[in-house]
Amino acid sequence: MNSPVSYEIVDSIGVITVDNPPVNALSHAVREGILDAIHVTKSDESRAVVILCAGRTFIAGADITEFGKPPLEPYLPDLLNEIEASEKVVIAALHGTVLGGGFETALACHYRIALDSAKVGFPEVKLGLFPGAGGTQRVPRLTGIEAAVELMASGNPIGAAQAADLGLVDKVVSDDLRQAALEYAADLVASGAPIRRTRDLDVEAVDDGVFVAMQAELAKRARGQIAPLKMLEAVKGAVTMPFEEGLLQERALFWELMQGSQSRALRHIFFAEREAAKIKGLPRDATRREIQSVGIIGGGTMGGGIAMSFANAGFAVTMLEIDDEALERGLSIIDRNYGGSVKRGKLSEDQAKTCRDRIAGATDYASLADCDLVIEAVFEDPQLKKTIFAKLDGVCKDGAILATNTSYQDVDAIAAATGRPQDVLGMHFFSPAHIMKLLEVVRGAKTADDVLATVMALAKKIRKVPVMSGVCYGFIGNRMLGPYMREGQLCLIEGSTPSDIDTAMQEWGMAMGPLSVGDLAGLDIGYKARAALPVEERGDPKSYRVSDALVEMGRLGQKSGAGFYSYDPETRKKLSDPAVLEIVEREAAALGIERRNIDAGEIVDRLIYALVNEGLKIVEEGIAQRPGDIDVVYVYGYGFPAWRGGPMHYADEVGLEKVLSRINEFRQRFGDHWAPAPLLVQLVEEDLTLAEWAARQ
Ligand code: 3H9
Repeated sequence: MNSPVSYEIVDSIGVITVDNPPVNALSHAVREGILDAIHVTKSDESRAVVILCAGRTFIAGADITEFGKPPLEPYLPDLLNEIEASEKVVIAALHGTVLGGGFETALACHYRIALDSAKVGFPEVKLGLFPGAGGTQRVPRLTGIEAAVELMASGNPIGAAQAADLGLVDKVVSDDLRQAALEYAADLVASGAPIRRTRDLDVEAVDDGVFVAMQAELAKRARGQIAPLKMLEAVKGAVTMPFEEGLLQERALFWELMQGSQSRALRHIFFAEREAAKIKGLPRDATRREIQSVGIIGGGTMGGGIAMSFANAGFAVTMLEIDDEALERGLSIIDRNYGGSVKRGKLSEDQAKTCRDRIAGATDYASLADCDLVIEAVFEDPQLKKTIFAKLDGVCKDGAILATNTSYQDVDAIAAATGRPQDVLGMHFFSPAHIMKLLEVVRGAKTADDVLATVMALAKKIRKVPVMSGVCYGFIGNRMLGPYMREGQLCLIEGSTPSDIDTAMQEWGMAMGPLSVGDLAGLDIGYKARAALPVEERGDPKSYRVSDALVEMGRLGQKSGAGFYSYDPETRKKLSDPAVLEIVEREAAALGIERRNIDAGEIVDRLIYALVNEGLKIVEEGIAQRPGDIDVVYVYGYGFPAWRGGPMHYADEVGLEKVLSRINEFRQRFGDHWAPAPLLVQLVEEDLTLAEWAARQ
């Protein structure tokens, strides 16, 4: 088999080239190839060695597909020690995304030259890991402890210039990296530059108190994740132990994490996110339509956020409102948001201005005639949406894609209001749309393949994570949210306080508790939706009586200063409110419920298993293409802890048999809305995990 690593000598410089598309990950063959080449350099006539990569990037890390499998020699830390030990100067030439084990490889080389566009960093924490091939020992020797910890704890890459400032890169060039690296190598040889081994550098002495403070800070930021804390332990080893011992400790801690459930969950999410972007039956290179200009109908919070997402990615945007006044209001919110981005240092003044200038306002549908894509983002009134789509059908050019941002409505019915249902689909953004990563792409019965392929690819351009959903009430995310919120409300009326419920869920890892989410979204939304339904379709009154009573008192949530909680008018701080408990007790008594103590374990199981059970139905019905898609929706759109892998992965971790037995117990205690999803029963009977089942589909 051909090795992904080649070696040649160019003008007395040995050049090791890694060519392992797509991202030059350090697979077993790559590690073996580099090691072989390093061995060759020991005795050939090369005077220095350059390690570089073909394709779009330098090594972007260890090969994650090999994680969880028995490791094969040469192990990466040993290979890197071998590179560092070379008696000839070794130079890493960096471009693209130099990440994780890739950057550790570079740090084991004696010198580093980088293209100015290169980005370097350690994303391992995002996989529930930390740099496990010497990174925790070498980085502090180059940058000092605090900068090293920040780089490894954030997981975010930095640019070449900043890396040079920190001492991680020696030379930055603007083009022809290969040539520049060869010249740099020749210069180093000519000047008799020393072999500079990172391991030999001294580590700055740091007071123990600094580590104590960093640990407290990381524990707060990590919210349940253990990897950042283990990383800190490993970095401390760089201060307290000789290099080799520090390496051994790093390796032991790294393996502990690799075998743990958090890393398994985060690795699952990494691959699930990439798989979710793929549509079964559509080739990767499916035909796509050209999108350059985007129309947005509605300048409210959603419309404005969507407009910003496109403008930030370089698209020309026309935002349509009903009249000048509404348009002004919408544009001024956008101005304010850009102002906020500048204040928070997310954008420079110039960048914010460039993006803002891409958004034009309009009040006339004719202004959308030339748009390649139009997204409707008005409030949830099905009739209004149909009227808008009929108008769009009249004005938009042939081939324009027409999308609705509806959270619940029937996309097929909206498409039927046009004479071109093949061009219509749902693009369900999450609020605030310029920040939240998730995009549910709703495929209508008649949506054309090229429309779908275009929007899935477009999502990546506007830095969203797309997941395809079929048409059903609430699509994937909000449909599952229904039973989850129902259980939250039931726990409330049966005995818990709002803060019992929210605290239990937050301590379990959810970004927010369900009742706080209700207050944030506005309790009147559900109230109005229920009011539009016949009484027999509104569900169990126990699951909405308290919320409706609050709305009837004018407690609509955060926007009215009170809902399940009160909010301090100045600080907006959430406060428990005894008045709410009185209402809960009153409604419970009216419904004949004797309130009882509900422990946190029951709260968590009821809410999470409600998600799991509905998710299984969604998978079975084909609304989601695969269980992993649901996990991506929940992690990116609903604050589900990524380190638990999403509701479907979590169910597999717990064990489906255990999940089924708890659901059956709830069915006996609380009623048939807990009937288990048929797929759950089937998988338990067949003794399959969801992941095994999904792999067979
Ligand atoms: C590590 O290094 C541990 C060490 O410290 C210690 C070891 C002892 N492995 O994201 P894309 C695949 S941990 C295997 O769409 P982009 C990916 O699945 C690692 N496969 O491209 C996808 O496959 P497919 C630390 C990988 O241009 C394809 O490549 N490194 C890996 O948007 C394209 O990916 C990281 O965590 C990998 N490491 O973004 C970096 N990386 O086409 C993880 C990617 O079949 N990777 N693939 O779906 C990334 O962040 C992005 O992929 C990157 C490119 C920024 C590189």
